[in-house]
Amino acid sequence: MSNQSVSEVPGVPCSLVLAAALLSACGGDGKDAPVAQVPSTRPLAPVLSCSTSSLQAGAAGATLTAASLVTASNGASYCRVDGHVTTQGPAATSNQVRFVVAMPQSFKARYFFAGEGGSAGFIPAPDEKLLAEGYAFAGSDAGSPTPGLNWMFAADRTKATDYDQRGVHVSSAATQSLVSAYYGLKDAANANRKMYRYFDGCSGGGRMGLVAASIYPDDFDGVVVGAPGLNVNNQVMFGKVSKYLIDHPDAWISPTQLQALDAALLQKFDGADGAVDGLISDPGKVSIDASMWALFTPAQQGLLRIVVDGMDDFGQTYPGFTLGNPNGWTAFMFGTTPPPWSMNPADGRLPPASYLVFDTTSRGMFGPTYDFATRFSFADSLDVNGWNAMYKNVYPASGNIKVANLNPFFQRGGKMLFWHGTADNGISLTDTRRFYADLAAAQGGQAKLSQMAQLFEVPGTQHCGGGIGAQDVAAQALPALVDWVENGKAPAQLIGNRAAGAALPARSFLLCPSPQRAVFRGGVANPGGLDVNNAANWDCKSS
Ligand SMILES: [Ca+2]
Repeated sequence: MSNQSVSEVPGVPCSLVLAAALLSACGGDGKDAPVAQVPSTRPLAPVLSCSTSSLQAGAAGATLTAASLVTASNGASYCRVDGHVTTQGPAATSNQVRFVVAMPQSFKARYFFAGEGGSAGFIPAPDEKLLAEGYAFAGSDAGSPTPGLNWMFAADRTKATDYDQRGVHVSSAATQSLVSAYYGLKDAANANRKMYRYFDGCSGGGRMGLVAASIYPDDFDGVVVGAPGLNVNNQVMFGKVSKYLIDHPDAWISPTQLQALDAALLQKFDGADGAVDGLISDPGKVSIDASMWALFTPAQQGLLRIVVDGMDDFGQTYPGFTLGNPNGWTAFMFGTTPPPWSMNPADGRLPPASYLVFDTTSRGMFGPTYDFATRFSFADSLDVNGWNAMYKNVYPASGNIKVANLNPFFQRGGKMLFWHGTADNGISLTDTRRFYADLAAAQGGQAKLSQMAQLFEVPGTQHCGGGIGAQDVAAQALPALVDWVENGKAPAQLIGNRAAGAALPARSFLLCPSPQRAVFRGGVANPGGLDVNNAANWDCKSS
């Protein structure tokens, strides 16, 4: 995964780095990625020198601050350009959206923009594998000053607007223009060349991709949308979980208890998906039975009910999280220590992601002294509905992602490839299923939608990665998306991979476009002793 620069950012506690890494862009290193079968195209060489003075004219509206040739680990050089776009309003403030673009010496007319999860806010490291494949690589901080999980910057509504919708747009426009100039794409000799533009992001990066396609349908030709943060009430759900823990510290569930639940679910339901393979790939067939509930106190059961059943408070709804691999709930939901939590890394009582998301988003919207732990009640409709409404006001694009908004993107031929882990512990798979079903209805049914957008569910994978499922989905999705955009060939399947770990063998996974799912040829009994860890022994079938 190329969730590179998060760990380079100073001042972010280690546990936040972990969460931020999970939330960050999933461009992927894709060492095993198949090369897309596309017609050969003549690679383009630069027509300008790699310097700010040479390139500035090609970056209208942007300020270039550095440009130099960099030697990649494979010995090839690329031109790295750093710069920013200055934005203004709606507050009486200006802001800078900082960007990077890296351009190889041999360019295959493909542009890649790396979306960012969490609160964005960092300059992504150029993906040298993509550069070697002839892509230009671009990314930006989206106008956010704080990487990780910190949205307090939204007190400045100019910054909030950049993070919500404008930052990706202005930085992709500037970098696309730069790439075009660097290779002379507007020269007469290249009159027939088209630069294909791709976006890839997961979590908050998936949100960025959906917003870009909704608001600026001409900015990209293909978008990889991983586990997207498309629903305001995802944050409200985080708030509900962390508020319950603050109000009921005795309800805290330890990592050890979650492991016990995980083991009990696997023991009972591993075969329910048709393969005894150590993971639950069809969480819809799984539920917590009486013996599993008995592992928890009544207060803990109350907490689990929120996570599993979801919320439905005064009309604000969010579906529960799937029972794919609840080990992951420690990182996002409950944390590694019960409340009271503290932001001081030295005392080891850091809060979970759920708290950080809701707390910093609340302070960014309502003011830095707004402490939801004491001021917000989930029994008060004004609090619950007011928070949702305020989010939609401060982040109007992100807070109002609707399937109908994607019509112009699809009408101009844009393609969208969704993926989401069945064990996602940060964003509910069920909510993405709901959005995809709504999209199918809006586009005239699943058969028609499949020519524009597909959803791949990824067994055992947690939020944008982690867990026991495939870890290279974004990298595998990109060449499939390229083939779809440039050759009109919709992906029939993907192969994802998991490297060998301490307790698990390496595994390849067959990933199927929903509503198909991967079915193991050996079945539960597996009389022929087929290897469940080899994707070649699985088939995509309609369920
Ligand atoms: Ca299984």
